[in-house]
Amino acid sequence: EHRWGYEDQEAWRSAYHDCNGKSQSPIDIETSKAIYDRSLPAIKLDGYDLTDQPGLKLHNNGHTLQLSLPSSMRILKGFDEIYLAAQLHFHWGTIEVPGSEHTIDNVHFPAEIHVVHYNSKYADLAEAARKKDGLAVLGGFIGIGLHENENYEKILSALTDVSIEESNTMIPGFNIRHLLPNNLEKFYRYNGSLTTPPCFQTVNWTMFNDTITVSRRQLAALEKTLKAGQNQLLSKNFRAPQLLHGRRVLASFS
Ligand code: BO1
Ligand code: ZN
Repeated sequence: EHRWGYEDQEAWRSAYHDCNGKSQSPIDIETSKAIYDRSLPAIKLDGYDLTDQPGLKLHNNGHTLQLSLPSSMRILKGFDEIYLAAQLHFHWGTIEVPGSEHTIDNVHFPAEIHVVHYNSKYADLAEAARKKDGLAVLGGFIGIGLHENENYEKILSALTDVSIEESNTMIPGFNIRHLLPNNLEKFYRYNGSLTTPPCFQTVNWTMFNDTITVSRRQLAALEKTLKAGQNQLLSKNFRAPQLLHGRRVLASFS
């Protein structure tokens, strides 16, 4: 298998057919062009409190920092069908370069969290990723605040255990809901793709309007601890915004 990287994103288009499609992600969210849709249903999460789970697998896959999630975690309302969680992961930049994937009016945030869910009518993430109604990703913008984020710290305190590419560690369960903004009522919605190869155009995207904040120290730890390969830092793992090609971006708020 071809090993893709973030340095030459244009090469993805030739190696992976779908990366050249017309419904790619991420996108720039132009707030003045988002269409308020009062019929967008509120999102209702279920089973996100994993406090009683003995351990969750945290993994450095060379492209991101990923936490495996149990399928008992679900989006119960907000979509036409029920979506089960599979994993969450992050995209980030460097101290100098903000590394969110989505942008708001062409502005990047320091980092972005993706909670990846698959349609419960499919067997698993791999099967669902190939289906038109397969995936729902909930995305949050991560900014810098004055205080340490104790919920993010449950993941970030284990960073040094996964600094080497393809390493794993187990972390105690905690309430995953607290990794997302307090207010889930304001969000943008559009049809897009996986933001990495194979770029399947099977993601119903939700980007929350409210930002999550972590401390400068916490963001620096994310940016400086993980390695991709023997002596490369895992950072700037964000894809450039893709063309809309006429797609509409809906907003749950006006
Ligand atoms: S993202 O949320 O759009 N950044 C995103 C990007 C890639 C994947 C999930 C979410 N995932 C990959 C998995 C593979 C899986 C594949 C589907 O999707 O890492 O393990 O098989 O083919
Ligand atoms: Zn992602």
